[in-house]
Order: sequence, then C-alpha cells, then structure tokens
Amino acid sequence: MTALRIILGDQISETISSMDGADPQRDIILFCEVVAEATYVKHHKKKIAFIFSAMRHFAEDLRSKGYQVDYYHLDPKAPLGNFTAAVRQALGTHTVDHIIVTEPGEYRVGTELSGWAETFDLPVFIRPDTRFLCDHAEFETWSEGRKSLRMEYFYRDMRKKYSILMEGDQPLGGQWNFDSDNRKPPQPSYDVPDTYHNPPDAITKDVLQLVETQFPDHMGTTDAFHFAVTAKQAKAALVQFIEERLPHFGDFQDAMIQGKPWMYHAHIGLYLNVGLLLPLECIAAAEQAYHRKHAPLNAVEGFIRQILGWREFVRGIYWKEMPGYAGVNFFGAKRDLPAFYWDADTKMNCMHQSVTETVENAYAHHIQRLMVLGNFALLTGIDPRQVNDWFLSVYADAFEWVELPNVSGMALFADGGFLASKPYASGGGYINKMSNYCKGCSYQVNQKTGPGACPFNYLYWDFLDRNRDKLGKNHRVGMMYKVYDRMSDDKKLAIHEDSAKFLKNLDAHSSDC
Ligand code: DLZ
Ligand code: SF4
Repeated sequence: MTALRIILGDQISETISSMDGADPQRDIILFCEVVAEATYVKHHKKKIAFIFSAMRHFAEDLRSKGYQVDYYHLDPKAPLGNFTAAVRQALGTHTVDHIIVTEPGEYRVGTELSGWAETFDLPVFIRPDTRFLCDHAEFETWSEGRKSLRMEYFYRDMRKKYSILMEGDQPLGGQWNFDSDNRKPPQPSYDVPDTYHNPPDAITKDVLQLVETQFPDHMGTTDAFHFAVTAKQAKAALVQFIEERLPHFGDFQDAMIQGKPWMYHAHIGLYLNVGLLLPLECIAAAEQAYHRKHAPLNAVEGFIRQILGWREFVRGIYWKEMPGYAGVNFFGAKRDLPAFYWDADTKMNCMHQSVTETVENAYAHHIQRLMVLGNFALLTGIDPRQVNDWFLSVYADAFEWVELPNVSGMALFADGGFLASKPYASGGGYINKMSNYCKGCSYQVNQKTGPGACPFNYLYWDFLDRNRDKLGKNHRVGMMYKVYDRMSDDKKLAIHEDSAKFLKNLDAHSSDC
C-alpha cells in the first residue's frame, strides 16, 4: 500500500504523526509551497521566508534519510493555487492508495482537507497532532460545563499531569504562579544579550530572493534575515536563551525598552509553532536551568506557564469555539485599522516603536502586542477581523489557532469574557511605567486631556463610558467606573471632546494622530 504523506508548513517535526510508519521505499512525502497559504493574509516577508526555508531544509533532511520526497517550489510561472491543487498534481505523477496528513493547525485548512476523500476518491487519514500536550478530547472534558474558562486551573492540571515543577502533589516553591514577581519596570542601562542569529545558507538565500520578487507588497523586507530554519539551529536558539536571557526573563517579562526588541524574551514561538522545537524539550531545558541554580523560579515558572499552560489553553479554546470564534465582536467595533499599523507613521511613540520593530523583525513581544498595539485597537474600537488579520500576517509565530484567541479573546475582549476576566484596557500610565517610550513621544503621558495629552489617557475613559452597558457589571472593572463617576462634568466633557476629535482624525488618516 503506497501512501501520499503530506507535510504542511507548520508540521516541520521529525516526530510528526503523518510520518508514523512511513515506508521510505514506497511512500511519497509531499511538501508544497502554494499561493493561498502565502496570501490568504499578506504574511510578512520574513515569515514566508522562514516557513519556506524550514520546509526546504526538512525536505532535504528526509531525502538524506532515504525518503522519496516530492517538493513543489513556488514556481512564479505556474504557481500552485492551494493544497488541493498540489495534491491533484501529485496524484497525477504518483500512484498511491491513500493519503495521510496530520490535522492542520487552522480551521480553514481543515475545511479544505475534509473534501479530499470525495474529490480524489481515495481514503484520507487525518491523524491527530501529537506534538501538543493536551488533545482535543482532554480539553473538551476539562472545559465541559464551565461558563468561562481560565488558564490558571488548566495550567495546574497540566503541571500535575506532566509532573513539571512539582514537589509531590504540591507546586515547587509553594506557589503555582509567580507572575506578581514578573512586573519589574525596565532598566534602560542594562546590556540585554542579543537574540540568536543564524546566517542564511544557500537554500535560505534562494528563498529570500523568491519572496522579495513574488511578494513585493507584503510587510517588511528580507534584509538581515537571521532565523533558525532547522531543528538543530532552533535548539541552539533555545540553548542561547536559557543560558543568556532566561535568568532575567521573569523580572523584565513585561518591560519595553526603545531599540531593544527582544529584551529577555526567548523568541522561540516561531520555532515551536512550526515544530522545529517541541514543547517538552523547551520545558525540560528551563526546568533543568532551575535545578542547576542557573535561573530563578519566577523566570522558569513564567516561561513554562507560557508553553505548558497558555499555549495549550488557547489551542483548546480555538478548536472548541471555531468557526464562531472568528466572528466574535462583543463591543460591535467597526472602525478600520489605521494605516500606521503598516507604516508606523504616527506621533504616538509607543505605537511607532512597536510597529517599526514589527516591520523590521516580524516580531514584537507580548506586552507590545497586548498593551500597546492591542490596547490601542481595543480603546479605539477597531473591527476585530481587521485586527486579527493584521496580527496573523505580521508575526512570524502567528497561526490562527494561537493568534485568534490571543487577539479576540485576550487583547480585544471580543468574546465578552469567555477567555479573559476583564479587558486589558489601560491609559498611558501603564506604558510609561513599563517602558521608556513616553520620554521620546510628542504627547505628554502625564497630561490627561487637552491638545498635548497622551491619547491613551482620554481614550481609556471614553472606552469605559462608551461600553458601560457591556462592562458595568464586571466586578473587575467596577472600581474604574467609580473613579469615572466621581470626575467633574468638565473633565468628562474634555475626555469625550478630545476622544471625538482624535477618533475623527484617525478616521481621516490625519498626520495628527
Ligand atoms: C504560513 C504558510 C505559508 C506562508 N506558506 C505555506 C506553504 O506554501 N505551504 C505550506 O504547506 N504551508 C504554508 N504555510 C503554513 C500553513 O499556512 C499552515 O500549515 C496552515 O495554516 C495550517 O493549517
Ligand atoms: Fe504612548 Fe502616550 Fe507614552 Fe506617547 S505618551 S508613548 S502615546 S503612552
């Protein structure tokens, strides 16, 4: 029995389930670069380059192990439209009895695959993605009957299940979560060690050129591309993080410093999400760093929580709630995404810096995403679909299963509190506390209203007041309504007038924003 085994661009793992039992003599392993995947949102150039290069390197690796690999490069003269077109072409070349593929990470692709058995009149075996630590049935059981889902309880169960950072049945250090230690303000004078750099080899150089010519109007450039593109290189990136940055990762997890895009973050999300790294190897490396007294518990626990807790949790939510989750819009937000999300042309320095780094690196860290870029979209009421498309296209680590819950659930509260207990809305004070952006801004962070005031300040109150019917009963926001209600009428008027003026300028694409 000959199988056509398909490996998608985020399935670059030696242990991918579609390869279980593969016969090097008979089976055909198919990789395909297709137009639909690169353009269903306009992915950042570095993201496309990263995925194509990782696919090409993995295909070479399988070839060197004796597998028969058919690899469809994106051919500018005759590009393949989508996965279905690629499979059709493969079936015209090879005689196979059945198709095997690991379940795709995105609902959209799952829908495409579900028609294959009929289209091709062949058995199609869609196998579970065993790289995740919590499967669909387990998440279903865990979430059954809960009105709202909270990561913290899920995470504790995962700690117990995998016996990570445990002392018997108790959490190491007596606490499950050390997040309260992880909010230190930035120290701009610190010499933050750089992230991992891997110089492009011949395969990557070919891809960079292809991407520049085929996707000229996508965000960014391929200049200074330095991502790992093999499992071995990704492992080196992980080791470098553990040795050089993990010890400070916890303390400065939320801090932002102008000109230091990576801070103490791992920058391994992109490798995990395409499978160059596996969750348990990252978790084990961090846990060992704690036991050999290289990194403190707050850093190690915080890092592990992202992978063992948050990452698995959002994946569970995605598959439980799709397809409806893609359309949630609790606040009925419908403003268009401002052009400065693409070109960084804004007077707000925090937004300018965060977008500039995104354009340059296809990366921004979680607080830039959540409390700057996401917060602004929340406060100004930008249409969740446009915000989601933007996040999905610009970050090299973004796949819909992880991006959508983070953006719609966490940053925009567009699911009305299914995932988060309160909206992550804030004024300029938070950004000022956690960054040095405000010093270089045209706006005054300490000014609440008036022409020079930080827009986040008045927009915050305007957002709360505008959405009182939706948030007034949320006890975590209740305190802020009390503060608002105690303000003088003049102050409230100034907040609304400044907000109306700013939003009008925003809609008119004014350079005044
Ligand atoms: C993101 C992406 C891009 C840009 N291109 C391809 C591609 O040409 N071929 C491919 O197999 N995968 C690509 N990917 C990753 C897919 O979008 C990803 O595997 C699906 O979204 C998972 O459902
Ligand atoms: Fe951002 Fe306001 Fe600070 Fe400017 S003053 S950087 S707009 S938070």
